[in-house]
Amino acid sequence: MAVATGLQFEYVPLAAGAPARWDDVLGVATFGTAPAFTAEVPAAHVHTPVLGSNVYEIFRTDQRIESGQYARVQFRRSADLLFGSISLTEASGLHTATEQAYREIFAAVNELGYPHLARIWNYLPQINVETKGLERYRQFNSARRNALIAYRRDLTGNVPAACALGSVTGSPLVIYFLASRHAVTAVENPRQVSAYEYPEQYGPKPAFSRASILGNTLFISGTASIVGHETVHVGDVTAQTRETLANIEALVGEANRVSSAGRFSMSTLAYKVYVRHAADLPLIQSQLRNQAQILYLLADVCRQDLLVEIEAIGRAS
Ligand code: 3EB
Repeated sequence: MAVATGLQFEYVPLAAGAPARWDDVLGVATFGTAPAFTAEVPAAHVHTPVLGSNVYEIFRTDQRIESGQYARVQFRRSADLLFGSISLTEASGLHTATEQAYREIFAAVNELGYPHLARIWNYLPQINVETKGLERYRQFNSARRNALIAYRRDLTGNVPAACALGSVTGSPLVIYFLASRHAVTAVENPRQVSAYEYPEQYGPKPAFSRASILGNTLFISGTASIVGHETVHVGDVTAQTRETLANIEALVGEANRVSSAGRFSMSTLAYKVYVRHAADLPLIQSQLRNQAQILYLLADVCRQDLLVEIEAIGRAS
């Protein structure tokens, strides 16, 4: 039996306005140009332009909620779950900001008693730009590893599901996450080399799992047109989108194989699609006709040759 975390999530049209009630809201994420809503609830303001109609992402629970702050992490927690958000400027560079953010996240979840990180969303400006001889995404990976090591966390296997995307130049490093009192099941993709086992050519090894399961919720990490460890269909956005969906399908299959939570299915997931070039949107959309909930964002993806990346979240039925 899966633990009952009571987690609910939804994409709500921004046009519908603020939620009618906040007392059951764990956290929200807004995208592009969006209102601040309320200071009472941790809100991640993700600086990526929205393609199409804007929605915000909201996480609710049926359990009693408490708000707080630990270091610079704003959080809300229920008996089982903690949603946290941290936003840092790069006063001393991206490496320092990333390591500091992750140290504060690990300190917060350890201290508050929610040590099991299920999912982490990472947004940083100029992700593909090289500074000090290293691409910024690789600097981010190096700093994330340092913090994991400092807090004696696993670098392989039991690592959170994640995504890492480029945000608008000049915006802060924004990280939000979901953590639990209960163990999380990490899921890998049989079609791909685990990211934490990528060969040296990709730089410091990225510490994330391809998907994770917490209770009856499946979190699919940022997924791209990678087979084995290599980018496939360079320059062909349609084929990249198809390959990405094949990877997500493989992850859903793998989740159903390892989990007793019930049945996960492609058709009931909520998708977030990161598009490198706005002009590619029609071709990407044409491959996503059967998906119900989709948010399209304009964002750089963490390899220069990737044109699209897709993440998803879903509940077992
Ligand atoms: C990839 O598969 C694409 O560094 O946290 C996807 C999901 C990617 C998460 C991360 C990076 C991350 O390697 C990039």
